[in-house]
Amino acid sequence: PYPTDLKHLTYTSRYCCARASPLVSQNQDLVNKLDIIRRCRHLEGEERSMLSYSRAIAVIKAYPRVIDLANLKGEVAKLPYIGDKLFSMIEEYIKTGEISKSREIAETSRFRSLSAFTTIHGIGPHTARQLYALGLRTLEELERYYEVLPGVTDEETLHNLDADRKTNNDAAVEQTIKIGLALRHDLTQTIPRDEVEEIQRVIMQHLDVVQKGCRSIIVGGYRRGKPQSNDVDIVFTHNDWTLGSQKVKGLCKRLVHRLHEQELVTHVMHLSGFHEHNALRTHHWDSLEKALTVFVLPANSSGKRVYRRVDLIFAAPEVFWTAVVGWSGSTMFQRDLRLWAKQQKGMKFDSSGISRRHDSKLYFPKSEREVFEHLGLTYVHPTLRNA
Ligand code: TTP
Ligand code: MN
Ligand code: MN
Ligand code: MN
Repeated sequence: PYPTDLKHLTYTSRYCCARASPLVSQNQDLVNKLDIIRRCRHLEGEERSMLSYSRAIAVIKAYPRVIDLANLKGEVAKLPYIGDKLFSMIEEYIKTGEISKSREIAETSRFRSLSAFTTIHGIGPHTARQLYALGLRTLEELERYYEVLPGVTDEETLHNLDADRKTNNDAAVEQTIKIGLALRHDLTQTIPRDEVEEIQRVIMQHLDVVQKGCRSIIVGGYRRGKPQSNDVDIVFTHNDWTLGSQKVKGLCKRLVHRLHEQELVTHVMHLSGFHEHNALRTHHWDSLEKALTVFVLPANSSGKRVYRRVDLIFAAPEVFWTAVVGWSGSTMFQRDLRLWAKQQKGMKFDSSGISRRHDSKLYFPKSEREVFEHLGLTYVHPTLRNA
């Protein structure tokens, strides 16, 4: 069910946020092969190279035709971020159906191990490389290293919700990794759309007890149309435009407490105001509070409960739609929204607000379309933000 106003979007733009990027590209197999190289650069900490691949891949995702030798040498070669190196790899792909560099990477033990390690929440590329350097190769070896018993969720691993934990604290990160390892057989299973919706419904029932008059939108990959999600991301606000800001304050923590009491939230990996990353913290509405949790629905008829990662984000009404746009992603779409705002409009965009750079004037969009209007962009439907 894609919208029809595609003609206003241009696949030749340098910015992801001005292109239509469907979930499945016309050149999806090529995209998948290039993505192996991109992930390798990321795992090796080569962020600049990774970003180059991310940009080139995003351009290919939005190209509306199957790439062949004729259009490769024609308009594809002229697309932004498609340089000589990318051109050669695409040419090799068209001629052989393969990209040798990509196949070589996929076959290495290092790529396989680092990929597996980073599926665990809390293990980033840096930690993954350190573990690999210690001689560890498999997730089973990681379990032994971290002394985690598979499938056991020890009470001790539950975080104390009241503890004012510091982010990036070593002990907290190790705790997160242990939870991720113990629950990995559940957490690596993807979540179908109807379960995502059920999780939202259950959470809203409890939120209504804690604070009446709230609303929420499921964001992340679900909103971009993914049939299966890796986690659930929900943005909440209060319906009252003038008083909602006060009503949302502290609500994240109160809701998480209730969900924990109800044994729906079993672990909290991160709980915070958004201020630590927020340059606009002097304003009252900067309270983008969030909780990264492990959540489990009540047992169904077969008695099976699968642990899921659920991210809860709270925004004051004035920044609800900027939060929805920011958290709907994709990561590259969001990145280019920020870049577009800065380079083309003299504005600052992030999930917690839109402002004008020269006088810090704040914008409070009343709809998602208004977010795009304030930034001088054509509206892009969420299902076309898969850059
Ligand atoms: P994620 O939940 O990490 O990703 P996703 O929902 O797009 O896909 P899935 O969960 O199915 O794997 O992040 C949610 C959104 O938050 C993401 O779409 C964009 C935004 N985001 C960023 O902009 N930068 C980031 O580094 C992360 C982690 C998220
Ligand atoms: Mn943080
Ligand atoms: Mn997600
Ligand atoms: Mn998420």
